Amino acid sequence: KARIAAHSYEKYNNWETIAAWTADIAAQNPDLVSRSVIGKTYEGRPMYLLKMGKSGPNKKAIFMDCGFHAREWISPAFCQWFVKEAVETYGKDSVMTTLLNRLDFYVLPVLNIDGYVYTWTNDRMWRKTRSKNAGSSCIGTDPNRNFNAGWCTIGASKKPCDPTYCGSAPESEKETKALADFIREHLSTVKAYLTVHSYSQLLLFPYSYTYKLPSNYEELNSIARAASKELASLYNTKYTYGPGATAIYPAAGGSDDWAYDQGIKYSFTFELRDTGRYGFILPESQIKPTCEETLLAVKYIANYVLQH
Ligand code: ING
Ligand code: ZN
Repeated sequence: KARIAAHSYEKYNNWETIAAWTADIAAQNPDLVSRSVIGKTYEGRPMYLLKMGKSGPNKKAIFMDCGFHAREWISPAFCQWFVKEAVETYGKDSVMTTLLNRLDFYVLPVLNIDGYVYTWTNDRMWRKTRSKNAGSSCIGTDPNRNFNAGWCTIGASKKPCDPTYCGSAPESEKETKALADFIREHLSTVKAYLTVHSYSQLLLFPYSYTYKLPSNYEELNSIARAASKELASLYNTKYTYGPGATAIYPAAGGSDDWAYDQGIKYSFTFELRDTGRYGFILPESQIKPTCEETLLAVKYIANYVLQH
């Protein structure tokens, strides 16, 4: 059997390299990182979840996922970067040390693994899952239209051939069901939900399925403003922020709206670089600056959640 390609934080890694990396990073940092499996994908791949933090009593947790949409390669690159920064700066950076001492981070490096593999092997611009649809020869469901949050009422398609197909029912996909089950089982500890997409340089919060504002709109808006300011402090990358419905477009069935309605009051969607010059095909030379700046925003949000 061929050797697995070497992992690099400044390159896009294929799934087998990321999977091997999840095992290695946990084995190399046993007091800070542990790996579990939250389910299997449609094609049978294990969905690895990393839990990061020093063990302690009554810890709040932050959940972050990457790789909902297969072609958004900068997203899994960020989750890997975040884990690396955590293990490398624990005990050195005072903010990261406090965050890991007092919070747990659950990091799902790739949600839509089957789709991600397909972008490496067949179609770089694939977005959806790879599940079969009854009565259609078209493949896949949009995982970010598949949650039970105004499901398929706006900005989503009921046609299996469309890129925003909402699926046959909420949580019809094994991947979205596994994520939703995990969050439901951890609602007493998970205080924030972060989901990482690309591209457009946006920091979105609920709602996307309705123009109604969330109950803590003022608080979410000021967190998003401050997090965007932190992000821009490094390379002057400009982010727009606001409720999804107005800041990008109305779209039902998103994971951030669903998590919010489950009671997770700090729920954000990142849309990373760029604004369209390279779009989904962001050059590898931009992985490091994109991840460095995004890390500042995530640390800001985590620190806010810790203090509130
Ligand atoms: N954008 C998101 C999408 O799923 C979004 C925007 C966020 C929609 C939150 C709904 C809820 O369309 C990308 N680029 O995937
Ligand atoms: Zn996306």
